[in-house]
Amino acid sequence: MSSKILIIGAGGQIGSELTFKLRTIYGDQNVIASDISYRNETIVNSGIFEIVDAQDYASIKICVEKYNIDTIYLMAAMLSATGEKYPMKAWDLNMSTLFNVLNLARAKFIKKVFWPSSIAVFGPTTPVNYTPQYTVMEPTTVYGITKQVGERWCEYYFNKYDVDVRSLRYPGIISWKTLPGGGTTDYAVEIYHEAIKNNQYECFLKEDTELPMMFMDDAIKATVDIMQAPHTAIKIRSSYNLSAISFTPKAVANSIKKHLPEFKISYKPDYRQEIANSWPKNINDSYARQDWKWKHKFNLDEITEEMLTQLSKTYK
Ligand code: AKB
Repeated sequence: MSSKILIIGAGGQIGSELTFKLRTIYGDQNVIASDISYRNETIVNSGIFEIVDAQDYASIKICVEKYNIDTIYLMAAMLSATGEKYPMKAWDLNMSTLFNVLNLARAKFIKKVFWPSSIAVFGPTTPVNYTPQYTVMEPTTVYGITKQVGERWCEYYFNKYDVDVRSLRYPGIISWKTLPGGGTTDYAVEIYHEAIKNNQYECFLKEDTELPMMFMDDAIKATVDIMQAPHTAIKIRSSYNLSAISFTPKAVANSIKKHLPEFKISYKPDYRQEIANSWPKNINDSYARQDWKWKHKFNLDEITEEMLTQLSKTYK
């Protein structure tokens, strides 16, 4: 199972943890981290690191040729909340990076691509409960539009050009190593940081806003599993629904209170509430469970325990 991997957007929330995990599986020399800047010092200093501008085809190609890369994980994107502030930038960034990587695969410079999609592909007309794999998809955010269109292009490149591209519709991802940036589900990470630092949190979503979520370890496991699955097991080449748990801000606060009884939460919904309202509450991921045996591990209380334990060391 030898592989020479390039991670684009390795400085980000998921990219950074994916880099560490893939290095333990494939070896430090075989996993090249890259980003547009030196923003994440831990990643920059953790092993081979290159500056790559994923909006520039040549910049990726130079790196691919330098290290004989066969697999790219494209983790760079502008997320839902920031995307609403900079619609054209979000469109340009999210689409140009995807086309550059798909075209490198089409031209046979690389063999395999991972590209994350999101629950943001769904919209207000989608059934909110147990959202099926195949359903109405009318996203109302620019981010969601780029992910939905991106899915169509992934499937197209698979069908027309035999590009081995694999994708997951990530829910909100909760982790303690690297902060997320610009997402609607970011509250579910911020809340733990603020609980440890200040014992209180002002949430930008209403207390009863239920959204699909997942602990980072589960998200990384899903990503590794889908990429390691046999070619024939991957029957969906747009993107797989992926699910673990769903909860509301109030439920996270109650889970935190089991460890920090004095913890206080208040609610001041902003423009992100409308984005959250357009997304499903929970997801039916039976195709992932069936096709490549996906199974999540962490529930809310386990996530809370891990987040509070790790962050109390960070802020000591
Ligand atoms: C966001 O909130 O924009 C992301 C996502 C659900 O894709 N975390």
